[in-house]
Amino acid sequence: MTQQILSKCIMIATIMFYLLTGPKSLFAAADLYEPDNDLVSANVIDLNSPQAHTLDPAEDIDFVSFTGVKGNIYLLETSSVEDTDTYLYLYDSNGKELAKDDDSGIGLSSKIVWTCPDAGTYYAMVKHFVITGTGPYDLVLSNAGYISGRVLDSSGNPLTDAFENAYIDVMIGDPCGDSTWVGWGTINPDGTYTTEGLSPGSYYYLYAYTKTDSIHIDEWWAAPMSSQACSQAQPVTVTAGETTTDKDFQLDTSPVISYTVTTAVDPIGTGTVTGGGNYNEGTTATLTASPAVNFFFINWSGDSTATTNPIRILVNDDKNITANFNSTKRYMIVPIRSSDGRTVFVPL
Ligand SMILES: [Ca+2]
Ligand SMILES: [Ca+2]
Ligand SMILES: [Ca+2]
Repeated sequence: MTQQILSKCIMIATIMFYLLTGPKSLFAAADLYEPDNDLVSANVIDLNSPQAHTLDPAEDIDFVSFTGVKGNIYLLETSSVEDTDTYLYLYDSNGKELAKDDDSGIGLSSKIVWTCPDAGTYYAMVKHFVITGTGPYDLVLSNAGYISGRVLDSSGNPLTDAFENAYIDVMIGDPCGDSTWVGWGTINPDGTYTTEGLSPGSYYYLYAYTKTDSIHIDEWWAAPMSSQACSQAQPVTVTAGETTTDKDFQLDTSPVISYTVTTAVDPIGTGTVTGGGNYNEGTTATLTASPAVNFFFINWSGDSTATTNPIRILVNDDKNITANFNSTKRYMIVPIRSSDGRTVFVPL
């Protein structure tokens, strides 16, 4: 009995000890950098030295500081194995906000690329997007690197406007398996491109273009020629503060562009038109107008004013064409008016 009381006393004493001396160790996963909830208590973060932080307890915020060199392009980036939804802020030495970002990193992570305007001390702060949210994340500061090159069509010529909205995607991971998008760059009319700022590392590298959302050509960078086969993909190394140049692509195929031929009938219900739909650029569409009973075809309007039926049109753009019909019956105005005074048309 005495021994039972003694063990209970020891247990209660142990709990009291933890409650009084280390409540966070029982109820929260505070990280090694706490306290760091303001500019004054910010920890220094060194270039290319990731820091493992935790946002915990709820409403935790974490400040770091670094010395900026004028003209250097810095990349501040969070990452998280638990996809913690970080929100990243950048401040000058007076606490003035210079930049902020929610989700430009991988998943719900944050990324800021920033050119340092003057030498001095700068601060970054991370908080959770949801004020009550918690979770671990890594924060890294690096000098941004870039990838540049040129994209040519399958004939070795600069891209035409068929490649409207062409862009470069930068990926990490397994080209033939799970790969993750980490950045991008737009392709200029002459085919040149430069990606956005990237942290130092090794990337697989995908070129894609689209004329419409339904048309894509994906191609991986490889030497000496880019390839649509993921198994041919070769990594591209990005060095801090430098641009990796001459990462050129020549596409294996040319784009197949299609346009839509949209048809209509006027007045509605007086007939039908067949032959509308999607056609590859440069092909011919045949439109046939069929009048309903008691109606006849008059002509086409819109992108064709022909009076022949059917018509053949060259599809080199989106087309809108209407078939116009009229009644085969004649009308006359009778001298009788309806009860509300309207004139009444009566078929002969
Ligand atoms: Ca923290
Ligand atoms: Ca904190
Ligand atoms: Ca976020």
